[in-house]
Amino acid sequence: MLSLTKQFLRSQIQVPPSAAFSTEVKRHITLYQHPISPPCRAVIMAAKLIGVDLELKHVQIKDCKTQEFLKINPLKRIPVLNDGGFLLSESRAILTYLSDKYGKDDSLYPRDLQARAIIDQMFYFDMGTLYQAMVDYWNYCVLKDNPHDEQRYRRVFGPLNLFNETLGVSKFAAGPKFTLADVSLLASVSAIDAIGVDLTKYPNIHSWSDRSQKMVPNYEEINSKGVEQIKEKFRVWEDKFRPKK
Ligand SMILES: N[C@@H](CCC(=O)N[C@@H](CS)C(=O)NCC(=O)O)C(=O)O
Repeated sequence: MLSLTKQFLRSQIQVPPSAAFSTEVKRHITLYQHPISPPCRAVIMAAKLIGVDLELKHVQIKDCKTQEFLKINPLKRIPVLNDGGFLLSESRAILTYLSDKYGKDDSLYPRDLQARAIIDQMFYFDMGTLYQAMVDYWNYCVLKDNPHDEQRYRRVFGPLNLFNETLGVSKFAAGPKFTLADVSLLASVSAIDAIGVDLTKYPNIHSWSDRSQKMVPNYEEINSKGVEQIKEKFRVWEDKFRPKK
């Protein structure tokens, strides 16, 4: 039996056979995804911006833990990209890979070291702080069916304040131009909005979100279904627990 690490490394270079998640490649590049997932939607938005035609393979969230899916991603998460047998997980790694490999230019992820470093900084802020705070609340309350937890809810506000301040001095997340950092954060902020956080309290984020949405071709089409699914799950949970605000 291969260790998880060996299996993980192996999964990066070859596509294992799978029944439930067919690896038959109809088009060149496949994305394993579910619309409710903000990281998946970030990849779909980036692909549109870059001009990459993705074949979307629908994966139920619960199926991420199956043995079949483990062969595709030992981390048991979507999104996963399959580019001609090269498997890649982690949405922000996928965004930068697509831009570097298929971008007509480097405008979304500049090769300039410092410009790129600021984008990476915003990726880490998103993944580790802003989106993580939202996920912690969502997982605890909605997925684990617990009553509203004010302390967890409030952990979203600090990172939002920080991001709001950043956008007070910068038109976009990583400077004056729209980049992949905006794509990643747009997906996260749309989820935070969907769980009822009032973004009008963060006026710079509110206007940045409008501005950034306009930069993404078919933004509504890509995101509306997933955002509605988050809202619906949240509504069902709220109906049960009716948190006092
Ligand atoms: N840091 C990862 C997060 C991916 C992630 O958490 N995906 C969720 C869906 S939003 C998932 O696959 N969950 C599967 C599960 O919970 O079993 C990324 O950005 O790609």
